[in-house]
Amino acid sequence: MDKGNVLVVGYAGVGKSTLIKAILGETAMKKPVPSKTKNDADFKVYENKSIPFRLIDTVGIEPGVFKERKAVSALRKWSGDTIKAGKDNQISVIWFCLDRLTAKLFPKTIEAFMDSVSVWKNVPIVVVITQSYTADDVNETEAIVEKAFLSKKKYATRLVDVVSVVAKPKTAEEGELIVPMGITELIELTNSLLPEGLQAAEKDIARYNLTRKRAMSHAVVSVATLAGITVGSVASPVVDVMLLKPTESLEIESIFKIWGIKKTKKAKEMLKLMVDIGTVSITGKMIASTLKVIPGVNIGAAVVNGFVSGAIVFALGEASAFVFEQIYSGKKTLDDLDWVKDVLDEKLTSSALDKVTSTVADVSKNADKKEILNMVASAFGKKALA
Ligand SMILES: Nc1nc2c(ncn2[C@@H]2O[C@H](COP(=O)(O)OP(=O)(O)OP(=O)(O)O)[C@@H](O)[C@H]2O)c(=O)[nH]1
Ligand SMILES: [Mg+2]
Repeated sequence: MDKGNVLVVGYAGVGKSTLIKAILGETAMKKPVPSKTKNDADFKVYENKSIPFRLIDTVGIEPGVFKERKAVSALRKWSGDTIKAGKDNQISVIWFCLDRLTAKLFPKTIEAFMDSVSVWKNVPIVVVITQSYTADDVNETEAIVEKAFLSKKKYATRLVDVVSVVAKPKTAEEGELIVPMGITELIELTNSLLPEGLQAAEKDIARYNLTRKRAMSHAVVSVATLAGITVGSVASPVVDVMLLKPTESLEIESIFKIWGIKKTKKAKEMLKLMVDIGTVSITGKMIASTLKVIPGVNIGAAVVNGFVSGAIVFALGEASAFVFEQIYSGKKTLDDLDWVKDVLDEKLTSSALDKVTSTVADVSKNADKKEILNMVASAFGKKALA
């Protein structure tokens, strides 16, 4: 199938590669598409068969006049070669990525940037503000970007939209969790900017975006599980599930945000029920006491308790993601509280217990938190994403 090509450019270290991974998934990143032009390590093409555009990751522009000039000429040269290589390789959309810090340089570099992509005449430009962690950051950055584009008519006509994204979860200093956002919106927007013959049908984009929401939920589960492991590692002698309550609340709220369900009174009731089930369940103590009787488990209490806590947070997160997906897709409603209770009960008792007890013996004695996270995820047949 023919695909559109999106050129992803911007300053070094703003999060271009992280964004591409969030959009195409981890598997796509392992195997760049062979280049039709001369192989150039600074320009890597990635694709996922379920999405109608490829993403071209470029080496980041480092601030500084000389370095900028070098980046501009590399991009111009690559573009020229690409145009010569034929119709399939044409660029349909340009994403210009910047974050809060590099935006400050933008008014001075917009000219060099526009020059670097000038061979792609009339190709729409989307500015992507990466690492948009706070509303203030976003507003300030958007204002700078818009002002710079409006400074000249030939720039203004090219800018189609400014999109703010968070590509992967971030733990803020206050312990708050900043959830991924803007990813599905950017996919929809980019699809709509492709030449008509290349655009995917709305329902196909919707189906793809469902997989992105799942991946984002899973990333939040990984981060929350790591937090749970940290909390559990200091618990002694057994885990008191009440200790995990703040982590669990944050996890459930964060996953809820990803699915974009409106926070009505009913939704709040459901969230409360879910946190209550997570903490009231006796799973934690049960698991810890079960472990003591497993022969051959020769690891310290901190590791065991970290593992157990991580497993509870993981199971609760995966169950929550499932619940919210069902509601998001209209298969269930916020009224189905009994169903939610059943789903969570099932995941937090017997099945979770079995999975945990069978693998904790494989955890090494001095495992660090990251290792424990990977073991927990693999006990559930998943890969950790943190
Ligand atoms: N938590 C979080 N970290 C991010 C996000 N975006 C970028 N980062 C981090 O910022 C750093 C730089 O991200 P990259 O994706 O490598 O940036 P890049 O633009 O590809 O950098 P170059 O290839 O060097 O130009 C990495 O440590 C990322 O983990 C995000 O949305 N959330
Ligand atoms: Mg990169």
